Amino acid sequence: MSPHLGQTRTHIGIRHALISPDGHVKSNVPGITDAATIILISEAMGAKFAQVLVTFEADGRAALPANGIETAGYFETGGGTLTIGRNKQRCEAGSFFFSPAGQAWSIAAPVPGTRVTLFQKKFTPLAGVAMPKAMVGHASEVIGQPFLGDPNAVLQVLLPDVPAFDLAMNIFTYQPGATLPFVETHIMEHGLLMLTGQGIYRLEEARYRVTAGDVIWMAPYCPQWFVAKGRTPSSYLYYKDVNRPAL
Ligand code: UGY
Ligand code: MN
Repeated sequence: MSPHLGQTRTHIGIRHALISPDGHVKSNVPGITDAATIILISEAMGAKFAQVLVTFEADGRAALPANGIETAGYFETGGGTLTIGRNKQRCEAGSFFFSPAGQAWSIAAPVPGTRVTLFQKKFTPLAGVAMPKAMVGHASEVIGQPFLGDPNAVLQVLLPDVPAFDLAMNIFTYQPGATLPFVETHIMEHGLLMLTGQGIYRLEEARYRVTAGDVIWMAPYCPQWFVAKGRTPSSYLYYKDVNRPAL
């Protein structure tokens, strides 16, 4: 594909989208400075959440205010000092965090080039259940489970899978040739970042070659399936909305 010849793998549809890095265009986002901020998925395309990639320069900073938005973040590379409320700690590649609605948070003193993916959503309270609490962790500390019994398709659930949380952030790692076991069709929406490797993603009736750096949006009920290709494991980070009634 030659971007300068007007070619791209990017496809934006009504029910799904594939966004390849060649099309990235920066946005100025209040609170984020000295960084390239790419709003990859948003309400403007029909999604009910946002997926944002922030690549920090030296002295870069993200300081987001307390409001009705909750944020789950993942340090793909580099590192930085994360502050959520009174909790301040150094993060590195593989670190992840959750900042609940009503809580300000910031990333400062980044390693230049640090890439952080943010999933942001308007929090949906659940009657009788307390708000989810802030948390910070590292993917290496989260034990993966074989997905529906397949040891070659391993799922790491990064955030607590309890009713308080209305979003999930997971990492799925496939050995070459491993697949999603069937074409999933579900009410949950996904935002996805390919972290490593490559494969074929089926979205509705289309099939796309995907590789590290690609982003996918799947609307609710978008039929979806993946097969990992190549000689090394393929993995992706993804978001989904969870734990809330249909009506
Ligand atoms: O959690 C999920 O719905 C996951 N199995 N979907 C996906 O990987 N496309
Ligand atoms: Mn799914």
